[in-house]
Amino acid sequence: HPEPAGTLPGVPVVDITATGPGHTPIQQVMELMRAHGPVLVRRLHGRDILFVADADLVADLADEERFAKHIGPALENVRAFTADGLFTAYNDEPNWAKAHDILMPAFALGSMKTYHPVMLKVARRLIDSWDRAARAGQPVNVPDDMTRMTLDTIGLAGFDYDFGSFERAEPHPFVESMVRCLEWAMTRLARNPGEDHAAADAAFRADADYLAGVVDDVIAARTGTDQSAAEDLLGLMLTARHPADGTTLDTANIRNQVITFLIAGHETTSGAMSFALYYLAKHPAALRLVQREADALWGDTPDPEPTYEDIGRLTYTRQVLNEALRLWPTAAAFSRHAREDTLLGGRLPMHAGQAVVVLAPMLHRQPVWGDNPELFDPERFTAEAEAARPVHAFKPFGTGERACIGRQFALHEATMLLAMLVHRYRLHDHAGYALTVKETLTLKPEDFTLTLTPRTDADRVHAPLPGAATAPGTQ
Ligand code: FDE
Repeated sequence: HPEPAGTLPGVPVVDITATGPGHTPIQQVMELMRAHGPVLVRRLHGRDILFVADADLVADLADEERFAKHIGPALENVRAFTADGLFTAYNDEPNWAKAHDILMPAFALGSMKTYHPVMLKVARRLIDSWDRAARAGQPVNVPDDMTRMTLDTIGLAGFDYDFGSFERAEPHPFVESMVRCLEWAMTRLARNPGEDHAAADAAFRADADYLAGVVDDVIAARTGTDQSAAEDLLGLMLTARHPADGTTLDTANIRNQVITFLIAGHETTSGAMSFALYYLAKHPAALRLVQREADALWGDTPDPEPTYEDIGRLTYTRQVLNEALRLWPTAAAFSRHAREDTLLGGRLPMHAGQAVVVLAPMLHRQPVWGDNPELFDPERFTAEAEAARPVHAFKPFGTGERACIGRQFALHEATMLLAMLVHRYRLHDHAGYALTVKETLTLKPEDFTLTLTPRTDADRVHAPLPGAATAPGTQ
């Protein structure tokens, strides 16, 4: 039961009941913070939520001794279709630790070697599709195609299941149902007392049942075959025994995990790549540097074969992704609660169980980021710049033991694809796109389209990378 937090000393209370949170609740809180500062209470129909973006307070919230992940109202709604899957499990639900321990090895950096060939295969599907668009002079819808790519990637890499998204004119029905479920989870937060939402709730149930049905097919396609022990996520879920008690995950939990991974593994990653392409299309100097990095690796080869090791060398490309995730962290908010009565930041009294929402897009615009935080500048993520900044100033993947398990997976996939795309195409902002951020719990640049032309050898950057002259093997 939420409690008025309005007694917190010095914290403004902003009542949004008159307008409601609308369809862009994250951006609404961003605006409130621009007006009232990085710590505020948002009141809706008498229900209070404490939002923070202050870098010192977020650093304090990262203290796992005193704070833990909180399943707030938004994730409670998501729980209606992912139950005790990793993302929405309560900290003390036994299946969280069990699934976490079983699945962690599958997400260690070294495991990306296993997924690399599949990621490359799906990247080529996207490129085939973009080649066709380029030949026809047709624009591509960037977030739609990124979503096709990430869904096929997590489906194939995690479960050996092919969604075949590039063979469909419309998104796979799984995606449409999933997006509606996420929208239901988000808009349910904005309901006014006394309204009737029976129709929306029934539509949601139908979508959630459809998701579960698809996932049961994914699992059925595997069980009983000699593939059941394959070393992908589903293979681990079906066969791996917990090191401590020797049991495997139960069937209901496996279904919840598969839905969780399909959702978590593609919405956020596709948004991150879409924002990165948006910023590259708007910043020719940064685009030139990403191209230079890709050209240094793959030269004039029209169809390069990126190796696993190549991806670790794409440091500037990775900086671009980080900078896009700074400005628009696609999973924009995460919640923490106090484990016991404590003072947040030494000044705000919190009682045991009390929740706080961290708003990452505003944390990423705090003074630790300098005087011009709205400016897209990948130089913020050089090793030196990162070392000079407080560690908790950048939180696109959450914090602590409940932080994103898919981080390396997402970064490997996204870094490789971005580099391949800028190596192959000139990006044209043909529509003079003005950024509109669409919210479906996650963030995406809405209706962002580009036109493409193939790069030629004359377009390639033949200058060596800084320092390359002295590096072995580059001469
Ligand atoms: C998780 C996550 C997080 C946290 C949340 C909270 O705290 O509430 C975040 C913030 C994130 N995540 C983010 C992100 C971004 C991106 C791009 C991503 N993410 C991606 C991905 C992929 C995959 C596969 C994933 N992802 C997954 C995941 C999971 C399972 C989770 C849960 C964990 C635990 O245990 O809890 C996450 N993710 Fe992420």
